[in-house]
Amino acid sequence: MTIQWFPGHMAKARREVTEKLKLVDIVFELVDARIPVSSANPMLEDIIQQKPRLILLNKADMADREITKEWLKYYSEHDKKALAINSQAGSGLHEIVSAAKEILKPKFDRMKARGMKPRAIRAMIIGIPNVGKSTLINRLAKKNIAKTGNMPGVTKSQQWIKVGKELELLDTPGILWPKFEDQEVGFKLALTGAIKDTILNLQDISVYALRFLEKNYPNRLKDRYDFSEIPTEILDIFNHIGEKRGCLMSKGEVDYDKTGETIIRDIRSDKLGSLSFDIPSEYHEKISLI
Ligand SMILES: Nc1nc2c(ncn2[C@@H]2O[C@H](COP(=O)(O)OP(=O)(O)OP(=O)(O)O)[C@@H](O)[C@H]2O)c(=O)[nH]1
Ligand SMILES: [Mg+2]
Repeated sequence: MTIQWFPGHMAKARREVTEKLKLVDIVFELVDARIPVSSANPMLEDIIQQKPRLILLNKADMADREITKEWLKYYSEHDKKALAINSQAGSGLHEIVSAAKEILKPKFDRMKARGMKPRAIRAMIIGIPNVGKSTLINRLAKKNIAKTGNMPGVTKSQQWIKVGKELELLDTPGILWPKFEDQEVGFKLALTGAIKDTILNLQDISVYALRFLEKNYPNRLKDRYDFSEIPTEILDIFNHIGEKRGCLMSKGEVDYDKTGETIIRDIRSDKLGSLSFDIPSEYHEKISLI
């Protein structure tokens, strides 16, 4: 199964991002803390080229805290600057400016040495749909949306948002689509709500979810659905959950679609606690981090 996004969409998004990139010093790449690799756009490196980047693991409140710590360590070992944030509650956001300043210090030092006047850092947010771009912008903006179209070298007028004295943020984020040949990535995007259920088969997603939970979070699965032991057969797992949760058809047989929907809804609404679906140890050297 390969999910193809409309090539026209992809090309347009890429063009728009490329245009906006000319205006900024740094890119804030927003990913979902539960799936920091699966929610990253694989073409981003190629699109932003040498532009400095700060990776923001958003929705950290919904991710497994321990796994997020491992990811932050992983990024730091690979010389990538990353922060875990919760845009909804606003936590972790105050570190964004200092991290951006640190990344851009060489550039700003060079500008100073050339006698240029100090100015605020210009940044833009890039991320896949539903990852929290607007929420982050609104959080950072508070009431500081300022129109500053007359910047040197900027032909098109753009709305900028002042974040303190030291950062200016483009008010429109760059949207890039997730791209996946890998079916597992598709399931993870569906479970975290990044892509619509209708794109993938509901039962396939829930089977993936159950197998994942059984392997990585067996106790959460047991607690949520009252298993003393988790059965080996997937059908038995479905039957048990369907019966427990009353997902039945008129004659009392388990309704597998309803059961699948219930499992997915439970996962998305945090009923099984904070979960992470990209596990650093499973990646090792398999991928070079994007
Ligand atoms: N729990 C939690 N929810 C968040 C966080 N950030 C955003 N959300 C929620 O995620 C959903 C999507 O957020 P948006 O800000 O609309 O995402 P977006 O990237 O702008 O989405 P598009 O405009 O569709 O590309 C909303 O329901 C937000 O409330 C976060 O840090 N934690
Ligand atoms: Mg938005």
